[in-house]
Amino acid sequence: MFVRIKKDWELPESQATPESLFFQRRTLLKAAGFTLAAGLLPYSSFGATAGFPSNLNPKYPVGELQMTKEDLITNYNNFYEFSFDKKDIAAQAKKFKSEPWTLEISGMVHKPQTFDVNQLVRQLGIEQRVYRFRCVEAWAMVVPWDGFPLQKLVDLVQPTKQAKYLRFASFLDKEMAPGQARSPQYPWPYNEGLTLAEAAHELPLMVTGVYGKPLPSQNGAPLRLIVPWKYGFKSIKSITKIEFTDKMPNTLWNDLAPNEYGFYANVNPAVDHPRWSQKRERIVGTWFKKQDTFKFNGYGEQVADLYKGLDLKKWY
Ligand SMILES: Nc1nc2c(c(=O)[nH]1)N[C@H]1C(S)=C(S)[C@@H](COP(=O)(O)O)O[C@H]1N2
Ligand SMILES: [Mo]
Repeated sequence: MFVRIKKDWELPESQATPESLFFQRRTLLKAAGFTLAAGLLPYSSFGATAGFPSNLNPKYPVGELQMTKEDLITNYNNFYEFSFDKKDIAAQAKKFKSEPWTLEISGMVHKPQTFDVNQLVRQLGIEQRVYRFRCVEAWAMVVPWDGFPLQKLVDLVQPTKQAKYLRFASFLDKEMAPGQARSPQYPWPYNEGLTLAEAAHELPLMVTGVYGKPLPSQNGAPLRLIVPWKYGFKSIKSITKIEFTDKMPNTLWNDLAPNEYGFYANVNPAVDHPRWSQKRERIVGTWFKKQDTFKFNGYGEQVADLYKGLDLKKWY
């Protein structure tokens, strides 16, 4: 039998957050009249019992968002390295080994280095943020992620003046990932990119967990990116390498279908995918209930400035 070794930064099982607690705390927060506050305040300051999310960043709260159930977040996935079938990925990813794991940072940085991921998490700390998530296939979730801001990592490795982009790469292992063997026409490993300005923004999160528990393999263990204002395919899973570069990186989806999946891929209801509309989105976990899609997935106030001068009507 496989015994999972507990990560030393991991929370005791008894402190992981059941969904019900999230809602309880949400009520508590409301009662405290607490919507926006500077800095990270432990929930315990509001009289909540101990445990996650003790590090919920109050700038990204549950608020009025209807959280997607944990069971759906971890069993309705996109992870082509394992399967094309969303509901089969959790099963296919069972033998995936995400421990030990290193993250290599290279290229145009003053401090290139290879981190042990657990060590990195201990060094940078984890906070929790509730983000809306919008897949290019027109479905949406609301997820409580655990992780550290990518911004912190960027600061740590110190980009040089020439650096303009980050190129992220996932893993390559045909034995552990049956999808990589089954689809040799795909340019594995999965890779993605951001501009340095995007990466240095406060929103992108390097995710290590969901609902206060370590990230399951099917969601991109042990470390994945979440960029909440972009289509989900930008949020690359199981990252092994980040290279800082002065050239716009190629991306797996852009290589495969350049007229369908651009580099920027900001959520935009005004620009249809060539094969379907992006105006509305299906709420995962409801019986085909739909809602309007927001520009930048609702994060326009924070990020629109990054795109001054870019024609967002085009499929970027
Ligand atoms: N390495 C890798 N990362 C990936 C993908 C993938 O196939 N491989 N799929 C992307 C897509 S299309 C989406 S919608 C999200 C899904 O994340 P989730 O399964 O945690 O909801 O992961 C993204 N990151
Ligand atoms: Mo997606």
